[in-house]
Amino acid sequence: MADFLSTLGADPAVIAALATHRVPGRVTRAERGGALVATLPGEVATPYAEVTVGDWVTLRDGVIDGVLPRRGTIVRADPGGRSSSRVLAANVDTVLICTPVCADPPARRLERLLSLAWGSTATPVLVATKADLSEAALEPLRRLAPGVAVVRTAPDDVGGLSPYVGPGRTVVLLGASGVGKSTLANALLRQDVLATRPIRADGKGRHTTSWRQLVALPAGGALIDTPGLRGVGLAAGDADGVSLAFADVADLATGCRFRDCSHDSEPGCAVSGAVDAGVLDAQRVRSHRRLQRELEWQTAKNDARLRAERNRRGRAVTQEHRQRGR
Ligand SMILES: Nc1nc2c(ncn2[C@@H]2O[C@H](COP(=O)(O)OP(=O)(O)O)[C@@H](O)[C@H]2O)c(=O)[nH]1
Ligand SMILES: [Mg+2]
Ligand SMILES: [Zn+2]
Repeated sequence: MADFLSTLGADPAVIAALATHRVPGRVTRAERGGALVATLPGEVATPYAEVTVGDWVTLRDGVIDGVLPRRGTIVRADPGGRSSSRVLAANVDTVLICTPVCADPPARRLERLLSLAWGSTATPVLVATKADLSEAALEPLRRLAPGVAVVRTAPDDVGGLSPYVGPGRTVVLLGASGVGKSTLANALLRQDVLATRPIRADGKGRHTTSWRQLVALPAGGALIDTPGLRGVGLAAGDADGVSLAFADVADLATGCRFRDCSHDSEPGCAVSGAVDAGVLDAQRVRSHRRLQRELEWQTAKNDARLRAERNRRGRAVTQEHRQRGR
């Protein structure tokens, strides 16, 4: 059982927590209608439960009756705006942010994905895909992602990812549609399990992966493939992902004269100084500010929602007390 769980990405703590259960498993797909759970006897379709891809669960009579506390959740703002956020994947160790090698990478989109990843307890890695198509240097990507490993891959060369995959580990692939996530996944799987489709003649990607899916890798460990995210909203995560994604700006900001410097036109601003000196991209400072505001706004919205929920529950309890008192 321990070997099976490790192959699915379980680390020793998860194995210990699940050891005494008869049917432990991991959610490979979660939808409104139900979830698929990988178990030792095989994949089981279960009725709806509040779980997400990557959750460790226990089953009883084919129904999920327990979920382990999550570690390393990847959270985004709910695009529908109904609830405050949506968990994309649970129990993730490494977020592989994929983008094709090129001289002019989509900075704004990657900064968002990096902030999302840094907001979790998982470690982001930038994967420069389609290395067989471009000789471009990785320097532009490195500048976008201080402190993040940048790995070049091609369908026949995924060796650079070996430090991140293996027994007891879970990786999730994030990135726009068409960047080569499923192709990468298939290369790691050493077979075509996940759907990929030729890109359109105009070079734009097309959605082919339409749901999030967890698969066990032949070398051990789990991989979660995701459809391309359209408009990634930042949600309050486990950590302040924006500050971590912009560690270069944050570091410089410690040298500003004013602690609440907005790096706009204040005297003694180390950030503006770095921009003027040509060592920091002005666009990066603007992105930092914009994403910081977005995160603050989401956090405030989340707090307001939690307060409203508490009040509602408080009123219900008070009413119950009154009725009993009569
Ligand atoms: N030449 C080349 N083509 C690739 C590579 N990765 C993906 N592709 C192609 O790009 C298209 C989209 O790939 P896919 O894996 O479906 O992207 P996804 O939407 O991110 O999952 C497909 O036509 C792939 O064959 C690569 O490393 N090299
Ligand atoms: Mg795909
Ligand atoms: Zn400043």
